[in-house]
Amino acid sequence: MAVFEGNFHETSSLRLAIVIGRFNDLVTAKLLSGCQDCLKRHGININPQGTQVDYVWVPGSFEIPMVARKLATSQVYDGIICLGAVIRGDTPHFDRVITEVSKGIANTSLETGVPVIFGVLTTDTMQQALERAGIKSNLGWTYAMNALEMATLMRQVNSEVSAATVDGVNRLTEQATPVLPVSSDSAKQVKEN
Ligand code: INI
Repeated sequence: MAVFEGNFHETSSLRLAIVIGRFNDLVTAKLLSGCQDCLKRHGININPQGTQVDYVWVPGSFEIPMVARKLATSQVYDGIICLGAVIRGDTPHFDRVITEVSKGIANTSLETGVPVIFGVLTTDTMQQALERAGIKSNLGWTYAMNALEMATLMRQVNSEVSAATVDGVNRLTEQATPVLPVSSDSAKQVKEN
């Protein structure tokens, strides 16, 4: 048997995408800079013109899952970080937005096998959101750490599962291994867009 753990140093070949909601961008832009700071200090080239991180801006948190799913199904990325801010004080439909976003992100991760990090702040006030986006600490940093850990972990787990799989059957469990539909067309399309 074995122990698998993610790490924060095997980052040179990772490909990540960050999906950011513009709504409350006073907060989300700060989450993004915390996130970028962390990635950069762990050896990732955060330049949008580089090959490691792509950035996708969406109108609000509600739109995040749709884009995250498109990116994850491309199987181009080792991890996707979703950044948003939903503030109860200003949002009568707060619960509905949060339910949809959290469900959408969790389902995307489970259905594609790609780590999708839930970096959507949910607070009662703008003050609380700002405190978590840089005034006291910056959770953007934490979300980036979560992405690195999960991306490096899933690389290990995926390669262990493929090494143990012969003709679609896992030789350790004798179970058929579910194969995700990987479309090279969709991967190409995401790269081009
Ligand atoms: N989107 C957010 O990310 N945070 C919010 O607090 C918010 N409020 O207050 O409504 C919000 N609304 C926009 C929503 O995410 C969609 O973009 C919009 O409904 C269009 O589908």
